[in-house]
Amino acid sequence: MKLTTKIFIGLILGAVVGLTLHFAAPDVFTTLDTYVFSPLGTVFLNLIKMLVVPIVFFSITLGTASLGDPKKLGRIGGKTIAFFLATTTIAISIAISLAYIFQPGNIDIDTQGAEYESQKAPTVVETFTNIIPTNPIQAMTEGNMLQIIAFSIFIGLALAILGKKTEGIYKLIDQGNEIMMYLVNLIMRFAPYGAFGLLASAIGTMGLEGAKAMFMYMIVVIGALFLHAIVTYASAVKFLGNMSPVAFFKGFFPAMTVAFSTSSSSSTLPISMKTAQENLNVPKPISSFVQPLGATINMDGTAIMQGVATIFIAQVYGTELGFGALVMVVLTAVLASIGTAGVPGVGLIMLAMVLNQVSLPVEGIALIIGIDRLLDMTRTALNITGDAACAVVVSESEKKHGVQEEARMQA
Ligand code: DAS
Repeated sequence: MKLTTKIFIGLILGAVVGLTLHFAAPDVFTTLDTYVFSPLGTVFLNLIKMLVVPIVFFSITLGTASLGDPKKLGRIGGKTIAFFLATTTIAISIAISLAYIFQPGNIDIDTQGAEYESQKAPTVVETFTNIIPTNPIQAMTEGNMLQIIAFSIFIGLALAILGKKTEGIYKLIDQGNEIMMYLVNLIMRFAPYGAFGLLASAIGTMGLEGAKAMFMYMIVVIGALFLHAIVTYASAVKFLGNMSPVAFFKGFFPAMTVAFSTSSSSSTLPISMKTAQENLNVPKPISSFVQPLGATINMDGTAIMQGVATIFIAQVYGTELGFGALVMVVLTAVLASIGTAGVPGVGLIMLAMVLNQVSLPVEGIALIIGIDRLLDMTRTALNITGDAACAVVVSESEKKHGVQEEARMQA
């Protein structure tokens, strides 16, 4: 049976058991929650937390190093990175705006006394000056995610520029990243049981209010994904890519269905490239540069989930995020999406990082983890669509540079 099916079963069972016990046998629920549901959920959450720091370090270092030597990136690389950063920032801004407008987490529930004093959010200036770690190892032990990301980007850039001189270290980081991806897959095998425990515990405690909040959260995420596709990508391909949005989505749809079913940008990559080249007329050299890079460092769908989830969890825990904290969420999620590898479930692990950064309890993930697999399928389809939109825009803008550029790219 497919993992997705198992997680769905865990999700449904958890909701049914939690809701039934909440109304029919609250005492039984309390005992089961203490000895079964919460321990299952805690083990799963701790497994996720265990990977956050190493996954951020290895995947962002590798993602940055794989950009290749900045000097060689040239015009196409510059346009590609600019498109990625712009659309990811728009994506998370749409996500945060919708989360504030629809308030999915605005429910009156006891968050099991897990109140926490929201630490004073840093100002925007502090946010940027604090990014550079004075002690990278201390940043890792404290889980200071922006500092870990900054340190990883510096290491990755050095690896890219030093090239062959440091290929041994590059290989080590690449292997470290392989280990992390293997561990993510391993942890995801426990997901059905973790989802069951977390959902039974959350729904059993919160009752219908909690179920309603989770449903609202899902609606806001899917709404933001849809809005980003029909506004941002449609405008980009129409005005910058000189392509009809209908032709774009129709042409790329086959790849989107594969991404939806696999929840993995990486495994969909061969299909996304073939579809972009054959159905969207993206020249092979540009498709072969933009889409693999995008599958590694461009994840608008994931950034949208992280934006909505962060605001949702802040609302559930009754915490007001100031402007400085929101800037931190945008910055961390944009940088996190650079590091999010294209494998199922990794966006959730990176969410723990965003929550850490704005001092929100990672336990808040319990409220959304059950439905995350379904959302993972939808956001992965958006992730690869953003890469394809970028390839269309870059290839249109390169047309004026003519064939010699394509020959150079093929060299
Ligand atoms: N499943 C990831 C991908 O392949 C995205 C995520 O986990 O958010 O794009």
